[in-house]
Amino acid sequence: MTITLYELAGADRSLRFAPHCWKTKLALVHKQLSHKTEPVWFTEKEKFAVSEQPLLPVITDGDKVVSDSWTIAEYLEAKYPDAPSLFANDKAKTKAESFHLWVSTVLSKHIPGILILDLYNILSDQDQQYFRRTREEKIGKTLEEFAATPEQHIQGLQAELDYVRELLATNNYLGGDKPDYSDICLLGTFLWIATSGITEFLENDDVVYAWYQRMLSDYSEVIPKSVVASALS
Ligand SMILES: N[C@@H](CCC(=O)N[C@@H](CS)C(=O)NCC(=O)O)C(=O)O
Repeated sequence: MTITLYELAGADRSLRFAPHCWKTKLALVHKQLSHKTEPVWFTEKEKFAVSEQPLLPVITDGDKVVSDSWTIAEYLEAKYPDAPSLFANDKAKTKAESFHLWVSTVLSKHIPGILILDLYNILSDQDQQYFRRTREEKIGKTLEEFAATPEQHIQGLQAELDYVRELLATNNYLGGDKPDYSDICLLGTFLWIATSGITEFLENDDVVYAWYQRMLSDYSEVIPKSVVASALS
């Protein structure tokens, strides 16, 4: 049975940018599960109404419908135990869950200020209206005002990444000698930045950059060629 992944897309439907959707796609690739993807605009929630909630990613696997990237990772691991594992053991799973939370809250809070206008510019006309309205309501400023100081947010991101630098000091991957779901969470978040068109957010001599290059190469089958070209050159 082929799994279908519903994921957010830009005006060009081949452009996929959403971090949580990337996590699910990378998890499917990691587990070598055959799947197809269904591009969805922000304003096309009827396409995944079957999930009875408004956010992506959503997967369908036969009759089963699962939403929320962490819940999907747990589902895939339980349903396909013989496929390559996202969590080597219970300890790695606990670590990945707390890392997933750290990435989604602490690290990710710096990212909208870096990319919000670039992201806005790749959306369809109807999504641009939705995105501007919902995000301006949330941040209490215009997108342009919010995007006025990207350097400050890049500095915030860089400072936060010290935690990852520590974790990578003795291992090639957060998962140890091979990637696991912790690595997938961080790569999904970096792909949010890179697919929004921002290529230079890491220094070349950074241990995190070396890790990013390894991950792009490991998951190259789903990474957009433009991202690979700018990061691996
Ligand atoms: N906790 C959820 C968060 C999902 C989420 O925030 N998805 C965003 C895209 S990355 C979304 O669907 N946004 C739709 C909207 O804002 O209308 C997860 O990890 O999957």
